[in-house]
Amino acid sequence: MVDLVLVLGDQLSPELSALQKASKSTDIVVMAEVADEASYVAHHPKKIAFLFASMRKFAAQLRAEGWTVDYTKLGEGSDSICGVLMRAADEHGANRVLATEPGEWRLIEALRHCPVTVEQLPDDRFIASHKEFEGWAEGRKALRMEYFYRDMRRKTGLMMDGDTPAGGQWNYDEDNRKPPPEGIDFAGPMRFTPDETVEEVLQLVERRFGNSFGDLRPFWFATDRGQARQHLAHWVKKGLPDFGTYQDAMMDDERFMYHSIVGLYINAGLLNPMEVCKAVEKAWQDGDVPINAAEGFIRQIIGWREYIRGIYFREGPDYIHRNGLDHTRDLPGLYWGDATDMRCMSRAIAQTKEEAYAHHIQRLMVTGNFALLAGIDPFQVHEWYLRVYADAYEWVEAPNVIGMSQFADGGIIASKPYVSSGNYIHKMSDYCGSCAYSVTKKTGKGACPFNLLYWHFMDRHREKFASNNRIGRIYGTWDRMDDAKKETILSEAQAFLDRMDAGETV
Ligand code: FAD
Ligand code: DLZ
Ligand code: SF4
Repeated sequence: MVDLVLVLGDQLSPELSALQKASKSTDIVVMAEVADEASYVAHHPKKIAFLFASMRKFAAQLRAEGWTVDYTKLGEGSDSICGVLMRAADEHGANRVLATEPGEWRLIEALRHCPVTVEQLPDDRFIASHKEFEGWAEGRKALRMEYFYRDMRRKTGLMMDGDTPAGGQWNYDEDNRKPPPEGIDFAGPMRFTPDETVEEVLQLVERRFGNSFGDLRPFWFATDRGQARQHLAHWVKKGLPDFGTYQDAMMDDERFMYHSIVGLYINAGLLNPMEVCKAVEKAWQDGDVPINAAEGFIRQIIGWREYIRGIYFREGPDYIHRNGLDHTRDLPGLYWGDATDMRCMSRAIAQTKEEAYAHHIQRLMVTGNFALLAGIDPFQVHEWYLRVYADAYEWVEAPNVIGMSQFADGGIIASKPYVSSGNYIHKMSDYCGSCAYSVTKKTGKGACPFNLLYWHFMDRHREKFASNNRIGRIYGTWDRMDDAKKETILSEAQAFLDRMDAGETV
């Protein structure tokens, strides 16, 4: 009996559970570029091109290894994954599909309801299974990442001396998060010239998705495992040593700082999270990188990445609709590239359009912070992030946006809202020096909008946050301001929001 083996666009890993369970000699791998996946949100063209090119190359690699692959190019078959499976089951006389669980409830449900029998296997490219995460979460009042991370260190043995963490500490963040340096001595991610397969996909994406937000060219992403590994080795050597120290810094003319850009490759399956962490651990063992860089990075992968996925699957399909702060403002046009005088926003959004990438602090403390302060509908914010970043899939994007960034899940992920005035951005970036607004001005003409909106946010959510032990004390500062000043701040913030809502350049 023939089985079909479904391999989705973000499952491009030879170690995939569905491939492991199948037989190379009798079963048929099914891969498909389909309109439903390519357009359930209007993804950045670079993201679609990256996935289609990587899918085509992975299919060729599987064929070279002896698999039979039934590959459907965009427009040459059904518009949905289930439709493709039904056609393939009919054509090949198969009545079962082996699949690895997709990273999105929408697709999990679609496979459950597909008329062909689909067996969904656990995605064991992750370190923690759903059961393990549930076991850890059960009975805890607060699901704090740090404790989960320690369990993952113990489980993987990464940077461990027996039962104790290497160097004696679990976390070296006190050495991290310095303000931006004068200059950067890392030229950024490795860039690959499009080969014939990539060029063919670029032309297809240009034709079909050319009108979506985002620049397709220049296109330089790695699109196969070999290239992704070259990129990783390059970054471990040149970028990792300063990764921790400048992890939170932002610079006007440095889009990537010392960041790894590996999220893109790990999430699609081109790199395995453990191989990435082992490469980083080895660089530290060899004495090539300091402990704060290696530990800080490994924490992002086996801590944050795994924890975020655990929350997505624990919280269920309604998570993306949560709106704990009742925010309803529409996403303003400046998120789609309309002019803005806020230098930090215009730089973060321009690089998002050009690269389909922004680093964590740009996502959290610039575009995310602004959306939260301005009270934008979290679902619209979620859709924006899912569309514009090449590494975005719902399992990882939604908890970061709905939970960490927009505090819309009522505080499951974040113990306080990630909001700040312009002061934080000023401290951690060089944006403010070339901004039309003045970060030191709290009110009046030219006052930084983050300064105004910060108090507007705190004031309108006083009931929720006054008793929060991490942020509640800030109300003491607010209460000490005289009434006239408070009134000026609130009315200027409101005037700013009104102008933004009216489509004026702010
Ligand atoms: P680096 O800074 O080099 O970090 C290394 C790796 O650690 C990342 O590649 C990633 O795999 C992992 N990591 C670090 N932080 C997180 C985190 N909070 N959640 C999950 N993994 C993490 N990450 C995505 O992969 N896809 C998304 O769609 C996504 N959306 C985000 C939206 C918001 C609002 C925020 C605040 C964060 C989001 N993140 C997302 C997490 C993080 O910003 C990105 O993983 C990171 O910026 C990717 O760039 P990098 O590979 O250069 O990461
Ligand atoms: C994101 C994406 C896109 C753009 N296109 C495809 C596709 O044509 N075929 C496919 O198998 N997968 C695609 N994907 C990835 C899926 O959307 C992804 O598997 C789910 O969102 C679950 O993470
Ligand atoms: Fe952003 Fe305010 Fe700084 Fe301008 S002054 S770059 S708006 S933080």
